[in-house]
Amino acid sequence: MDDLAQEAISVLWRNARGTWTRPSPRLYPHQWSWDAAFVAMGWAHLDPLRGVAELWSLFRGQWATGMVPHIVFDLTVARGAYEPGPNAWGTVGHAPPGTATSALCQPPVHAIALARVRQLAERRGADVLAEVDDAIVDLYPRLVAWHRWLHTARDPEASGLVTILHPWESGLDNSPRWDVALAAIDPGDADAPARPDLTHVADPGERPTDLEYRRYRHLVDRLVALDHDQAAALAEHPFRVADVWFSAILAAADDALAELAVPAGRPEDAACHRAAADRTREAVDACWDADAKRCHDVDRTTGLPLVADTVAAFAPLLAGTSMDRTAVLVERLWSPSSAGHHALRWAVPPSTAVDDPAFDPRAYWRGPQWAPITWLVWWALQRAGHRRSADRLRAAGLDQLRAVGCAEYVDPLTGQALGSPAQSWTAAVALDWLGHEG
Ligand code: 9WN
Repeated sequence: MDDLAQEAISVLWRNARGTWTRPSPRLYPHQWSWDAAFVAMGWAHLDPLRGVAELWSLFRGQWATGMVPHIVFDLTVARGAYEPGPNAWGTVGHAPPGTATSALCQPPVHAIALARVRQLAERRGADVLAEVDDAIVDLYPRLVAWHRWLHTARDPEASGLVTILHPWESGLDNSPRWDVALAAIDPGDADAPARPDLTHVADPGERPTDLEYRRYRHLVDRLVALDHDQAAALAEHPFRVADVWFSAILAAADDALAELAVPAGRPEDAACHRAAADRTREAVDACWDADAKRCHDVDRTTGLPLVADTVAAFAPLLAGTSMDRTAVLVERLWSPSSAGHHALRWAVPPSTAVDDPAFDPRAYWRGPQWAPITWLVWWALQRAGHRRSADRLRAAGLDQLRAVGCAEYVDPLTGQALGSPAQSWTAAVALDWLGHEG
C-alpha cells in the first residue's frame, strides 16, 4: 500500500474515539464540526458506515434550534486540556441532555461530506448503499434543520449571507479578513486566558497571539451573557461579519442536500434546497469586487467591506458561480495571488496571498496551506468541469502530503510541517485524493 495511505489510515485510527475522531490527539482532543465532515469522507474510504457514524456522533450535539455546535466535548478528557473547555460556554439548557458543547458553529460542509460518503458507498455495491441510505433517511432532517437555522437565525433579513459572531465560526480563525473587525474589540482587563494550545506546538508563533485570544474569550463571554440569544447577538454583539466563504459553502451544501433529498425519501424537497442555494450564490456573487477580482466579507457593525487577499477569494467558485466568473477565478488560482506565486514550495493556495501585507508563512491562517482548504477548491473545480486544473491541484496537494505527512498546516515557502503532526482532516483528504476515480 502507498506510504501516504498507510500513514493516513494510522492517523485516523490513532485519533479515533469509538464512533468519532479527535482532530488531533493533544491540540484538539474533542470532536470539531467541520473536521468531522472531512473525517467522515476519509473513513468512508475504509468503511462508508464508519463515515456515517462520524456525522451521527457530531449531530448528537445538535441543539433543538438546529444549530450544530463547533465542538462536542469529550467529558472524559482532563479538565484544562483544551480551552475554552466545556464549562466556559454557558450551554446548559441549550445543548442536548447528556452532551456538552460549545455555542458557536462552523462552515456547513456536512451535506457535501454525506453526499461524498454515499458516492463511496455506491462503489461497494447495493448492500452497503442500502445501509447508508437508511442512515441518510435519519440524518437528512437533522441537516435540513441545521441549514434552516443558518438561513434564518443567522440571516433573519434573508440577505443570502450568513453572519458569523466569532472568528472561530469561520474555521479560518486568524485570517487577516477579521483584523479590522477584531481590532475594534476591547477585551477589557480580564486576565489572559489559559493557553494549553501553546504547549502542543513547536513555536508559539504558529498559533494566535495572547491579545487575539483575549478578544476570542471576550467574544465568547459576551455571547454567554446574552444566553446565546441569536436575535440579540445580531443586534448588539461587537463582532458580526457576513462571511462570504462560509456562505459559499452553505450554497454548495444546499445543492448537496437537494441530491440527498432523493435517497432520504423527500424528492419533493429538492427544488426548495436548490432555490436556497441559488439565493446564497447570488448574494456571494454580489460581494464581488470587479477591480480586485475577488469577494469581500462585510462588517455588519459598520456596513464596510473587509478587504484582504486570502483564499476566501474563491468563495464564488465554491458557491458555483457562472462559467465566466469561474474562468476568472481559475486564472487567479494559478496567478501569483494564489497557487501560482513563484516562491511557493507546492502550487496549492496559501491561506493568505504571499503579496498581501498581512502574509506570514508560519502564522495561523495568515499564510500557511491547509489540505482541507485545497480539497474544497479542488472539489469546486471538478464540479465546475475544470478537470485539468482540478487534476493539477490534486497532484500538487498529494506531492505536498507525501512530503509533510498528515500535518495540520504547512509553511508555503519552506514546506515545513506546522501545528499538529497528525491531523485527522489532513489524513481524510489524503485518502480521498488517493481514492479518487477521475
Ligand atoms: C478553534 C480543529 C479546529 C479547526 C479550525 C482551526 C482550529 C480551533 C482552535 O482547529 O480552531 O475552533 O483551537 O484553534 O482553526 O478550523 O476546525 O481542527
